[in-house]
Amino acid sequence: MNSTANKFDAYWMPFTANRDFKKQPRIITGASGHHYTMDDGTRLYDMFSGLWTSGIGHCHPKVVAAVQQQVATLDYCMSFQMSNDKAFALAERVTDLAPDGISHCFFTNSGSESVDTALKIALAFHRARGESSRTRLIGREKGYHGVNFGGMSVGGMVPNRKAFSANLMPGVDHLRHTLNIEHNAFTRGQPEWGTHLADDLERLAELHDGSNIAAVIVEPVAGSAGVIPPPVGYLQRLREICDRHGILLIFDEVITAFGRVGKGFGAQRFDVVPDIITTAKGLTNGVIPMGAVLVSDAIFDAFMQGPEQMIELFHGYTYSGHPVAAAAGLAVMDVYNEEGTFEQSVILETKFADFLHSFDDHDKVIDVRNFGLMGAIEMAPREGAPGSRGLEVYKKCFWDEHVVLRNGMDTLVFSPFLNSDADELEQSFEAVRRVMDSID
Ligand code: PXG
Ligand code: PLP
Repeated sequence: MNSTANKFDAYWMPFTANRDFKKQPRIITGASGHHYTMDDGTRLYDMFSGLWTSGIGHCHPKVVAAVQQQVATLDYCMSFQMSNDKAFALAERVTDLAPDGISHCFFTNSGSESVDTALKIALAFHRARGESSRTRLIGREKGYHGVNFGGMSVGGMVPNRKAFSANLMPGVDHLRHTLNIEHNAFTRGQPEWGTHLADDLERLAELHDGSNIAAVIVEPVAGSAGVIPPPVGYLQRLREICDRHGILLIFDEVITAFGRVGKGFGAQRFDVVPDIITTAKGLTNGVIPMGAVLVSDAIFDAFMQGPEQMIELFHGYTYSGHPVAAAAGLAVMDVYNEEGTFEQSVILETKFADFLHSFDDHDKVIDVRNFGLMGAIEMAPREGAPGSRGLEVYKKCFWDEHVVLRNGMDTLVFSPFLNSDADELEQSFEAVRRVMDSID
């Protein structure tokens, strides 16, 4: 029974200060293109394209039509021992976009599920090949790999781990993160300093013996932690160390896939081919929840052994390959092609970097970071009140300027639409500057 007095009480919101939010709720009731709308008709410009999700804008007519049609044709069908036409079609389209040699795709419903699936595939792969000593997993400080137990364990966001410290997965180590304001402040794109931090993997391989390590997982560009681009050569070096020790390299591309860094995948942008890629978000433009794990042929083939009537991987979700989600994904892939979305993203990159770095000399700013269409402006924290400045900017942008961004503590984070209009984006950054100037 709902005995609560306030109509906002029942919903326990994720990653939100519930009590603070419910004093002045920010409730969106509609969206179109690059704007959200609220019930009173207020339009807000979305500088975060959903939650890094909606690169082609909201309510794209082609995607809306595909979902409407699919839900009236095949709303759901069992995902185990049978499947649907759209899931197979989307798996082909997504693997077509992937680097050569990565041509198999396992569907999930979110980035968190993709990460836990990838970790399980890595462990089961080694076991299938008779290397069952390879059980250790390596993540990185400040990494975000979702909130399920596997992803949380390899993740490196301290507040996300703190309450669950004793129950994190055993056998996990972390590389150091590569954020270093002293050396790299205000770098455009990839910093020169920090490549050597990849050698942490070599040290862990020496410590544990490389033959005990199953996989290392990193975001090619760390997103949630406030946009941390990899130092020049860092990802290449991780690849080399993995190859030397037989360790699988997993790129968590939940944010960096589908044009966010100008290519189908960050792997292609950085010219480093991992063994496994995790995705979600841009797979369906956020319209229907869906994720995917892409694996190399070598991994897939290792499972396709033994009696043919046996299930090869005891893993899957009720909604794996959901037909409506897959139909959304197919329409999104069409839009990416027809509208040249990834090319639009590349064209916008320089202007976006210019807008961001116009804050380099702002008196409250201590660092600006960018890569592709991912950007962060880090403000100095207020004495004794870390995070308060970032939250104030976020709220003022929302209520006073009708601009939506995201703050992680005092870092303002931007994830513009891949097809943003440069003038709209410029005006929105001017609004952010007005707010930053107006507060203490
Ligand atoms: N891996 C990465 C690299 C992500 O960015 C996930 C896994 C988890 O995906 P799901 O779909 O389970 O949320 C993500 C998600 C932020 C923010 O503030 C970023 C994410 C989620 C929530 C907030 O930048 N990324
Ligand atoms: N819990 C119970 C009791 C279930 O029956 C199932 C699936 O059948 C799950 C959890 C897992 O749900 P999902 O497949 O949607 O991840």
